Amino acid sequence: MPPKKKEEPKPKPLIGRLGTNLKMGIVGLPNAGKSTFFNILTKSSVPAENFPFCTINPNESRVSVPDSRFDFLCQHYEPLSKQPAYLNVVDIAGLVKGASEGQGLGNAFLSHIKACDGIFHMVRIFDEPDIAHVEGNVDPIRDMEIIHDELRLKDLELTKKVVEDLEKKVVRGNDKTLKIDYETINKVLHLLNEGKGSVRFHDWNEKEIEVLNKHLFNTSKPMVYLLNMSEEDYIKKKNKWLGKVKQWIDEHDPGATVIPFSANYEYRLVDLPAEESEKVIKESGVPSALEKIILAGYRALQLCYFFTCGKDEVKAWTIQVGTKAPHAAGRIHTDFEKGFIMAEVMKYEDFKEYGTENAVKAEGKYRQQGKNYTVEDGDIIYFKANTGGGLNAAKK
Ligand SMILES: Nc1nc2c(ncn2[C@@H]2O[C@H](COP(=O)(O)OP(=O)(O)OP(=O)(O)O)[C@@H](O)[C@H]2O)c(=O)[nH]1
Ligand SMILES: [Mg+2]
Repeated sequence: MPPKKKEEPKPKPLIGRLGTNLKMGIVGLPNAGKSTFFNILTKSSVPAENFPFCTINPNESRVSVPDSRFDFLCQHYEPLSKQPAYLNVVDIAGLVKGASEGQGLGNAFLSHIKACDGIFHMVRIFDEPDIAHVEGNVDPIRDMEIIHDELRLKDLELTKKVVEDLEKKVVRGNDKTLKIDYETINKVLHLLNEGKGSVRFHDWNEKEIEVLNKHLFNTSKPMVYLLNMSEEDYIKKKNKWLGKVKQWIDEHDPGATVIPFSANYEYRLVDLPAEESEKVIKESGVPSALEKIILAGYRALQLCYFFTCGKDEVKAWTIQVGTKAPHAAGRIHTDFEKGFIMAEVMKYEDFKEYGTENAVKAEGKYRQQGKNYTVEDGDIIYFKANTGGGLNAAKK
């Protein structure tokens, strides 16, 4: 079958911090299961070699991104070193109503969210009389509204300050260079004042996104909703809140990823040796949701990766979706970006189908790409660069 010629869509600029060292923060009301979930991640080391976990500080960790393509490449090359992609995750203390005005940990807590690029929103839908609920009873709709409101109110406070400052400079000081800033932030103010507005719901143009990225609003961060059920409900795939919660999210955060899971069930699995957890999964008939959650977090941050493969190392290099080849080469070494000559690219699917690099070449599917090539998730790349001392090739 001839390969389909893909039309390259013009990538939309990303809202948020640029870079590849992005983080997901776990946010939710107290006793929603945030730390339980975080501890599951820190403990998950199965299978050990491919899913290492490393603690950066007590409430921040990185967990490897599960990928059967990576596992296949490692089996094929048998490299000395295996480096999967990682997702950084931060455990954040529970948020309570009024946090934006200083309740609970208040502002300190909100500054922790500010330092994250995406949010795992932990929603408690398990009913457990022994586990207190700050609001008195389990009501996930109310809880999600509290979280959305607090994030929005904090953004509103910031926006008002920025508008005031810009007003001085643009209106009174007649500074034309900040006109676009002034207009954009006024739009943000209008959106947030609407009550249900979030920065990420608006369709911003490139210039506006540049302005937004100077401020990193809480409500511009993508959210992945984790619905924490009791183990019993999760296994039965039944919970009285599920339908209502999904409907609320569809209305208030359309397109967001929603993953029902059970922190208790995952906790039990992660504590068991591999064969025993497999046995539990077989008996209950319900798989772990952990891989799905990690992948959803990684995707929400608009990250992807390309592979470099060789006998020394198989490595997944994290890049932002839409990254051009020279910049991707710069992930390996800045000199590779400066002296970029070309990227030799194999698609993972071709490599899997034909078995060796030479076979892929013989099929005419080993492609030389120039500086305008947008790297795609799963590309196997061999960069060629002129690094001053002559032609140099990256990673083989
Ligand atoms: N029954 C049940 N209990 C859970 C579940 N997840 C967490 N818990 C319990 O709820 C309590 C609070 O869980 P944590 O994970 O510490 O909650 P948290 O969201 O980190 O709370 P804060 O840090 O106070 O904001 C613990 O006693 C957990 O064992 C669950 O899925 N089912
Ligand atoms: Mg906690």
